[in-house]
Amino acid sequence: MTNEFQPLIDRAAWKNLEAHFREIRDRHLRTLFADDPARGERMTLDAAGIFLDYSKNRATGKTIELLRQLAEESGLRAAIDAMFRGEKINRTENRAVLHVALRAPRGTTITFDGENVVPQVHAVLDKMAEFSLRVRSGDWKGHTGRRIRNVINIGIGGSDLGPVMAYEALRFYSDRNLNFRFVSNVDGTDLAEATRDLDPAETLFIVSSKTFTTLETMTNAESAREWSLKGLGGEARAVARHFVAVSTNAAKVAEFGIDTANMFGVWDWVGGRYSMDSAIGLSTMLATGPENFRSLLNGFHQMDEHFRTAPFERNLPVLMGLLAIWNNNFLGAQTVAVLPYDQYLKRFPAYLQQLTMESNGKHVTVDGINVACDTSPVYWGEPGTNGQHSFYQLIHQGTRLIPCDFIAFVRSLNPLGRHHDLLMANVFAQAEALAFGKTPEQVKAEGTADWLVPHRAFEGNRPSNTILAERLTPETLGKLIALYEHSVFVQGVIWNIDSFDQWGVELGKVLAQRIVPELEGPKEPSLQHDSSTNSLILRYRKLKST
Ligand code: G6Q
Repeated sequence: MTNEFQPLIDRAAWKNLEAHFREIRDRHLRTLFADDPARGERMTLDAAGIFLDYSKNRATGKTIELLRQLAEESGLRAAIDAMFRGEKINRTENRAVLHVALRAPRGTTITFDGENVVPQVHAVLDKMAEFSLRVRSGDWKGHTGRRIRNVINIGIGGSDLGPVMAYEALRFYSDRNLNFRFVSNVDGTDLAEATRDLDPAETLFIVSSKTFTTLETMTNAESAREWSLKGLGGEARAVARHFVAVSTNAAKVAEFGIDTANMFGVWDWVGGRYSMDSAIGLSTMLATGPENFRSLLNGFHQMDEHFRTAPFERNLPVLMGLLAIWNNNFLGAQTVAVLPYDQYLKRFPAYLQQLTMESNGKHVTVDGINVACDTSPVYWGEPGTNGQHSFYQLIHQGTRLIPCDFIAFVRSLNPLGRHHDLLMANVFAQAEALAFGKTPEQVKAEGTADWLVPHRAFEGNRPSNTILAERLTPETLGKLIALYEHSVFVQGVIWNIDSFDQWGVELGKVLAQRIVPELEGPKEPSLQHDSSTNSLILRYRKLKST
């Protein structure tokens, strides 16, 4: 039975979870492990090549069973099917949510509005592959006949964070003869620093913008075109060899001066933050080559299939999503730390921030009613071991509960002496210390002076997941991203929110427009803002003109 119209907190499983939480809230992870020594083997899941150890969560078998029931009562099965069927589950924008079609293998069928979209997806992938091979081989020449050595992706939000993250994550697999840079901020410094040491004759810009109207991206693209033309003798036709576009908006692309033959399409049914595996990932394909990009898609697809078919209790994204609900809504954790123990994943937390918080940072249900509990926690993080020497202090001994996702790989891509064993020793030790802590008795037994004992004791009982995979390959990266994408979806379904709109971000796109002429206009404007905004604007105008 689905309780589609029953508020979350009235669902039977929710009430049972509340009662269950009262029962186990004081049980320490030390006790949970002592009472059930096998939980470290049992509360794990090995699926689609990803191993998840969730035993260090403050949860029991009963918790998992109640959470599973919550998923059933929340209509998760029907929601998953609706997404894969191409239904318009992004209700506030009346859009389908079909990022799973971006990685559907050739020959499969995913229908939207009566049409199979998979052939369109592969047509774009083939076009990207052909272009990438030409650039990588040097066959694609710049306006002056020189080969391309630098690629600059201009985009922001979903058209930037995924490409940057994937480039960094897969750098090991990238063509080192090509330089990649990413410009997103409307702050001129971003573009200035990205271009200052480059030769326009060897530089290709990818203007990545679904809408091709985003202020930051269009401003950067215009300035990049000026830079390019200046360096290429001012001939407008030079742009054709140095600019390509990724967009849904052919008219705007043509207006900008990019040949639509060099435009790579995306679709309305791909959300920005779910688009790094579409043509928005052109920079990823240019860097790593079509084969690696296909492996990335294959990894995504394996996780999609696991998510679509595995029973909830053996389903990685479902378990991760449900445990996130448990930590957030029952244990009251306000944030989640994502801690990849792999330097290549240094931008993964930033990428996840958009995926999680833009998707689930909502305060009303799909029916427009205020939610009755917290929605998305704040995601943050840095690669280990670096974070250990800074903010881990708060995670270990602060007053807040911060569940952690540790991500690690059995094999290093750069084996170097003892480095990898030391890295792995740290990730295991951190998860262990967070869970079990160090009692005052243990500290005392080490000969610590009494007054120092409280400072050196660790309460423990800090929950964490450990995600372990064999090696950071394009395929593994695809699995990892899809794991989080679907975990975000699971949480959104439980909260009954629209995880695929972003009205807060849309607001940002229009807010500044009113102020721009007030800053740029030659005449002192008559300002109608509040007194604070008015005087900031006047002060800026005065100071910039002196
Ligand atoms: C993502 C958001 C947002 C978007 C950017 C860029 O889900 O909608 O981050 O990706 O605002 O939009 P364009 O690709 O249209 O320039």
